[in-house]
Amino acid sequence: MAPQRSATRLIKFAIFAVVLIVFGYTLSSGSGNSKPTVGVVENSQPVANVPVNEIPIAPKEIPVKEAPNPIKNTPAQLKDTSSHGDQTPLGSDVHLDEKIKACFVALVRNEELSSLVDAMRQIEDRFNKKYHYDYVFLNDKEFTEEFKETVQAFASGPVKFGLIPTDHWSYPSWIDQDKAAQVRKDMKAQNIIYGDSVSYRHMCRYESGFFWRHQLMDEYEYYWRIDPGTKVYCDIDYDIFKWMKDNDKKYSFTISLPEYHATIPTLWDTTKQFVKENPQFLNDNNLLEWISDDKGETYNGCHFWSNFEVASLDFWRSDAYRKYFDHLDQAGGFFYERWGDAPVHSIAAALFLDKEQIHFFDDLGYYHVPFHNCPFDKKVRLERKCACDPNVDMTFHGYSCTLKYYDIKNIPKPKGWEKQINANV
Ligand SMILES: Nc1nc2c(ncn2[C@@H]2O[C@H](COP(=O)(O)OP(=O)(O)OP(=O)(O)O)[C@@H](O)[C@H]2O)c(=O)[nH]1
Ligand SMILES: [Mg+2]
Repeated sequence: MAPQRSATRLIKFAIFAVVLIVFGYTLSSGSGNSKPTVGVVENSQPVANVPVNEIPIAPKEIPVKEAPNPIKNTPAQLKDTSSHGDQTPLGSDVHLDEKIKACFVALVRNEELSSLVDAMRQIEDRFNKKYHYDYVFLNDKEFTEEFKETVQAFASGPVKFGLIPTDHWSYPSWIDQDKAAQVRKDMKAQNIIYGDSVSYRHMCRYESGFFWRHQLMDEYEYYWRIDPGTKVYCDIDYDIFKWMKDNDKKYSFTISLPEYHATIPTLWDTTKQFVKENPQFLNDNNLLEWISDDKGETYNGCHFWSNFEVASLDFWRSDAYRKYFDHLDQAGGFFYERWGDAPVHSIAAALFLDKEQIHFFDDLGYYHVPFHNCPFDKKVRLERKCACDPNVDMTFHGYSCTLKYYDIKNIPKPKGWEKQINANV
């Protein structure tokens, strides 16, 4: 009896083992398809050898792990923290099915590749790895293969490359180029930064009046401008584009400061002339007070630092802005002076938008040489894992215009802000 029973046991064991092996094999071959998403280039060509329709570019919903001690997000719940700028939500789940038409956009040169991917890496780590928003790269020259290949490796969303049409990056017919050359000579003699640069002027004119007209931008509603070499210091755990749209925000910033007057001597008079001729564009609830200390007589130079922008493309596409840009362009100050896109965008936002449509992000953390925005509120810094030093935060510094913005919009300031006024930022 005993040898017969052990033979039966052996057979049962063998059957069980076969079932286990088959089951194990099925499981392991199934998991081979769960490769993470790769970036796609224009025309939806996948980088990997996977048919386009099989690439899960935007899985419907990715549940986000709860932080051990989450700060939940309604503005009302933030009141006790006193430092939330225009009340940005802290933390929220990721709903990719609610994504809006938005992209990152960078006007960039091939030779800036390494500092560009440095900035991209931070944006991916801090934000976009959860959302996979598109990237648009624009250049007045063809991008090299190396450039394209490298940025695609860093992007978690689709990537598009655009060549700037020549008429968007050249002298308009009405510009006297000899006069423009003389101005550059004079500015060089006065040591005005980028005063002698032709390409810088084309860049400023392009960022003012053309990037939003590029064909590749047509499909988008919102954008985030990326400058090479910039940093994002904090986790952004909500969909910033959707938040802007849901809250009817049209323009946002992280750092503000006064412009060098020598680069814009006639910008304000040219603006005043435009407003006089087109009073219908002036918003009733505008932010004029922020850009002028004497009710519009003169410009105080305050501008949003436009190397960071998350904004609505429809604002630039509006009748008001198009006509304003055309008026400025006709006046020639992009070449006869050195008008920057930052004061141009800022003056337009301050005059044509409702001030409630402008937003200061005090919760992202941002750096562009030489200035930092490092959230001054400790609670925000810890919650968002902001890798920065609040002692160099520019927000409340005497040189910044953001303090004035807080006062005009009655935004509560964080405890201890006064010590930043004279800080060594
Ligand atoms: N394709 C292209 N991009 C440019 C050119 N000049 C500037 N840019 C881009 O335009 C943006 C602004 O230029 P920057 O040189 O950073 O100007 P800035 O931020 O005022 O000055 P920095 O303090 O030097 O950074 C950056 O994204 C540059 O890569 C150009 O001639 N061609
Ligand atoms: Mg820059």
